[in-house]
Formats: sequence, C-alpha cells, structure tokens
Amino acid sequence: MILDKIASNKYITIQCHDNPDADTIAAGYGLYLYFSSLGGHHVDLIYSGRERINKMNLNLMVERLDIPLRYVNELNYESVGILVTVDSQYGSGNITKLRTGKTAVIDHHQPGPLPEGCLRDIRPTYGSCSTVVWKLLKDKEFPIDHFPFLETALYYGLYNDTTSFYELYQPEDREMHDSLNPDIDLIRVMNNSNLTAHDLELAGLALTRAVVNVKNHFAVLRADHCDTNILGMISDFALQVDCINTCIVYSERSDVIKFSVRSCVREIHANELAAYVSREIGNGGGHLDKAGGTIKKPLECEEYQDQCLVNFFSKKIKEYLGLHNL
Ligand SMILES: [Mn+2]
Repeated sequence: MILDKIASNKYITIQCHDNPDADTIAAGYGLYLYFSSLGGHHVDLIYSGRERINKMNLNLMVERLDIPLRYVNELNYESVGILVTVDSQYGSGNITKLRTGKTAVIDHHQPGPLPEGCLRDIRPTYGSCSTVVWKLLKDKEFPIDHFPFLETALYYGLYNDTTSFYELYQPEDREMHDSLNPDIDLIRVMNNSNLTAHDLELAGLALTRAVVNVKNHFAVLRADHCDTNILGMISDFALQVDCINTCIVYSERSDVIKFSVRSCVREIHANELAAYVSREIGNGGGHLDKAGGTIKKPLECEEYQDQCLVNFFSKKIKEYLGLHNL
C-alpha cells in the first residue's frame, strides 16, 4: 500500500497544488495527520506557486481547522526525503515542480506522465482527492472520528469538488459523506465567504462579456485578474446556460494567462481541450468535465500574436471540435 511505502521515509513533505483549493488542503491535512501519528517522522505540509491563498473561505478553513499549511518559495526550497503531491501530479502544470529526490502522487485527476520511480495512487473516478485519502486512512484503520477538524476538512473538500455534493457518483464518495461528522456551522460560514464584493463585480463583468457561439454551443469569457478558483466558479455558472456546452474563462496575469475549461457533453473532454489549447505554449489538464491551464503571454508566443485572446480561444475550441467531429 502506498502509505506504507511513503512511511518508509523519515522525511515526508506533502505538497498541495498551487492556488490551493479546499480539496487539496483537506487531502494534504489528512495525510499530514496520518504520517504524524506514526511517530518518528518529520512531516511538512506545504504549497508553492506565484500567489498566496487569498480566498476568505480557504483562510478560514486553514485557521479554524488548525491546518499547519505553509507557503514555500521554490527558489529556496528543496525537499528532503519524499515529496508527496496531493490532488495534483508531480510535473503537471498546476503545481510548482520543487527540487526533490523521491516523489509520490495521491490524486483523482486523469493520470499524466510521471517521473520514473514515482509512487502513485490515482483514482480518477473519485469525486475528490479527500475521498482517496479518507479511503486510504480508513483501510489503515486510522481513527478519523477522533479528529473532528479533519472530518470537517474532508467533508468540505468533497463538497467543493462535487458541486455541493451534486456529483456523488463514486460509492466511496457517498460512504465518506455519510460517515463524517463535520462542523456544519463552520461549513456554512466558509460556504458563505466564497466571494469578496470585488469578486462579485469581477464575475459579473466577465459574464456580461461572454462571447457565445450559439451554433457550436460554446462560450469564451474574459475575466480580470482573479484567483483561479474564481475562474472555475465563473465557468461553472456559464455552463448552466442552455446553449453553452463548453466554455473557457480566462484571465491575464502580469506574466501568464490562466484559463478554466468546462464541458457538460461526453464528446468534449475538458482535460483534453485544456491540453489542446495550451499545447506547446503552456500546460493544461484536469477532469473530463472540469479542467484548467496556463499559457504564455502574447508577444512571447508567435501563435496568437496578432489575435485577441477571445479569438485565440474560440479558434482553438473550433479546431478541437473539428478534430472530434470527423
Ligand atoms: Mn480535487
């Protein structure tokens, strides 16, 4: 079992993906508590990337549930022992590739290329990585019910990754949902701190700018600089429109462009589309229905130098649709 193999290392670093969300934090926290409980290990829970957590609900989660998550700068960080990525895969686009020797991956996204010798437990049918960790801990008979903060964290992780428990398809997701005893008051507070007033305005602006291709059932939306979690929320919202089956929401940063992809039809895999859009100019991946990525800014990139970004993304979606309608 992967936990035993990881535990054979004295130094264990657990890395959440960049721009952490509730699921990666909860899954990382579960592993942190488990390895710490074994005794004799040095366990660290970290995240990296360009930005610190700035979403109110996530700051609340970390503070109120006493999660020892800390930010590290990739330039002056090197992991000793084994580096375990949660809710993400070492070397993939949404997680900073930190210097390390050994690696392990515990995730629920579609598997991508991994370094040689990388330990892995990847379960793409699970609704959240929190569920993967819950199952691993349960199989080790770790007393999750003795850790009420962890129960709340795992519950919130699943809640966030399954559109408020709307997509509980995997039996383990249901089982975890039913067995946990979370702090419902805190869940309510976190859930009602998802957006700042500024985010609300930003999301509204992005929605009014939606460029909808009614014929091909897709839309492209431009958002001002925001947390990638907010990009995801805007795309979730846009996907609810009757004539939109696929959408991309993007925002320009000082150095890169971040984008979020959603699809509600089987023929279009969001993770594939994200990879297609960013091919050779960035990174993209995720789930069949939800994905995201990063591409280089214009000017650095020949491909779309003379086009506005809406046209660039529209063109890529059309190309992708063409490939799949043959
Ligand atoms: Mn997740």
